[in-house]
Amino acid sequence: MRRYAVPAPPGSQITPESTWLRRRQILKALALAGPALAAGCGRAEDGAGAQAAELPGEPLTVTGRSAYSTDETRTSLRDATHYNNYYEFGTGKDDPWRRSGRFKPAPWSVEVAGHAELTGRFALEDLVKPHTLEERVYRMRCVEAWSMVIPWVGIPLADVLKRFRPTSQAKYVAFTTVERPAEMPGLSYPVLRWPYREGLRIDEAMHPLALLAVGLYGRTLPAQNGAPLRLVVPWKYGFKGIKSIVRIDFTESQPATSWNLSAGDEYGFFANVNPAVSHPRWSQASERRIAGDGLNLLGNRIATLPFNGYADQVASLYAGMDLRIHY
Ligand SMILES: Nc1nc2c(c(=O)[nH]1)N[C@H]1C(S)=C(S)[C@@H](COP(=O)(O)O)O[C@H]1N2
Ligand SMILES: [Mo]
Repeated sequence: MRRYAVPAPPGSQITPESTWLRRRQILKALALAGPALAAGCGRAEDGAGAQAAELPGEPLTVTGRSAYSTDETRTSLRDATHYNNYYEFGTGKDDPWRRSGRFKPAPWSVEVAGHAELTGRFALEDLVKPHTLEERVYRMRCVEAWSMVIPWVGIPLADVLKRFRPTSQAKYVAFTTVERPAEMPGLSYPVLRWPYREGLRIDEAMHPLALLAVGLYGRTLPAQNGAPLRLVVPWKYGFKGIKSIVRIDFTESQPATSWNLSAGDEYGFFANVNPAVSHPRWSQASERRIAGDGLNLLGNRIATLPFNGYADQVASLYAGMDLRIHY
């Protein structure tokens, strides 16, 4: 069996989100979760990792490419499924595929609550079945300054949300990730406020670019990419793309989000990609594009675009807002 080694970004000044959190919370982590931390680190789930390295998921029936798709060179399936952020499985880039072997994406249901006429618990199949699945090839820009081009399979988020008939009080939509310590070894570490939470303003959520993804590369999502249902908001930093969603809340006030709660000075609620506003610890002017064939993890340095290149479609959502402040 071949182990897949992920090199550190070369000569990068960039500190991954996890390194900073470790620095800030290592003592807390050791104090609160000492034994779990040691056990988690010591157990490499090789069997599960080897399985995850095979072609992931089940094939999906997809109608075709969306007009919103980019023609840029795609990230390889291997890189997109072996270099991930999914802290519930650990903070290393290879933890999500190596440590997600116990994760059960089925059966799955989503609880819908708050300011909507139709609320309750819905089976995943019932959420997805009425819709046509489309492929959208989107750029994805992580706040850590690396990026990928990924062919997602999904449904416009708006089409799903409208079925619940949100009321005029629904000003925001909040999403919550499943929290299953027995299947997600990273939950033993208090690196973020669990469960992972994210949110959008209702007009952002209703924008046609916002996608509820059930697959990538024509197949159902593997665990490490957020099986069985995750959000993709291509004009925002990747952390807004919450994985393995089990709850949707229509709220009147801005919902709390995990990254904002953990480090509000670094990770804003809006988190629109903006090369002009540096992260407190690194520039956001450029990114390391991970794309092409083979182990191209070194990537190419390219300029980051406002709204990740989707400004023509989404800039009007923020008219009158100072994007240097409301990041
Ligand atoms: N529940 C959950 N969702 C998450 C994360 C996470 O740690 N937990 N990481 C986010 C970050 S920082 C990024 S960049 C993207 C990565 O998505 P990918 O691994 O499918 O490329 O997922 C986002 N969604
Ligand atoms: Mo990210």
